[in-house]
Amino acid sequence: MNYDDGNVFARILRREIRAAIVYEDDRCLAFRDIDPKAPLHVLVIPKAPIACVGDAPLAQRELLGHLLWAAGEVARREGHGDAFRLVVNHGAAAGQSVFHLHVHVLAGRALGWPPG
Ligand code: DGP
Repeated sequence: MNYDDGNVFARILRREIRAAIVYEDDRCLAFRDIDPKAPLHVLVIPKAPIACVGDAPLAQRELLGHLLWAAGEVARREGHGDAFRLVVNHGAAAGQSVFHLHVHVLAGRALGWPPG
């Protein structure tokens, strides 16, 4: 999918929209989801313009790994390093509504399996 830099997460990255930021480094930003589905619900996004996880080229595999590391770091910092779930929706049919790659970090309640 083509990347549209008018999406809400691009605007958060440009600080045009406020967000409750919990972690940032040179490659990613993490902030609380506006509509949390668990006591901890944070989104980790790359600063690079990638619309969907499956769109990332091989050259960005290290960045994808970094997002997973950052997601774990967020869970640890937030006191949920023992149990958390990461979710990445790819495509509208899978539930993706914002087309800037994001990793959901969910914790703080029982997380059923299989997911919906
Ligand atoms: P997804 O459905 O996987 O594309 O998840 C998008 C998430 O983004 C959804 O859980 C709600 C969240 N979200 C949408 N708009 C905003 C916003 O303006 N601020 C924040 N913090 N989260 C948002």
